[in-house]
Amino acid sequence: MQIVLLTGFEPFDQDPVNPSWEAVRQLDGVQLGSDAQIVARRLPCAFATAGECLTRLIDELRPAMVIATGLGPGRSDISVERVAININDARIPDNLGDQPIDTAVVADGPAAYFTTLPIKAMVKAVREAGIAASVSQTAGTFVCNQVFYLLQHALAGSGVRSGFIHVPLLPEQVMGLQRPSMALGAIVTGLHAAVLMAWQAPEDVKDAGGQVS
Ligand code: PCA
Repeated sequence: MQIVLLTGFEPFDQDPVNPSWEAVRQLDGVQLGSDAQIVARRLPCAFATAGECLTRLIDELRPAMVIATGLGPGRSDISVERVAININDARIPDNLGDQPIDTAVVADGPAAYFTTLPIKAMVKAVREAGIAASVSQTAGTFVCNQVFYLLQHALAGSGVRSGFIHVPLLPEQVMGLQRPSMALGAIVTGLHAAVLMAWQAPEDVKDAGGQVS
């Protein structure tokens, strides 16, 4: 049985919950066809420890695919990330109080890594499950982007596909605010469809997923 590692983050920025972890924990142990199983784990929201925690999990579990997820406050759908960039620029301190500004994720690393997941096929699968989804062209410059970059860096050339998905806030986190949200059940359904397609699709489909700025 092969392992598909799915990670979510602990809460940050005064929010009591992080929907990324609340969703992926519900998928822990779920079978993907007959040959693979999801293993869900939680990452700390800290520049100093998140990447290390993820690489330790990869060493320990030897997954055949890795998909990290995080909360994107302001996202209105399941956002499948295309690219991780080699920059940390934190608008707020992380959970250890660190706030790096314009530092490299990996000194002398490439400017960016593309995901190795079939992102268009994943977006299509999530939409077919009745959940809103899109390709996202930036994972931001906070801990999620850092983890995404370190993940792609660690697995570059290994043949193990990997990438990142941002999810929206939960309805209870936006009460009284004019902000988008998605019910936890919908996030779980959407992530499940995305992960299943990522695992099963031999290659990506050629759908438009771009954006005019
Ligand atoms: N979202 C943050 C970090 C942790 C999380 O869930 C981000 O988008 O960087």
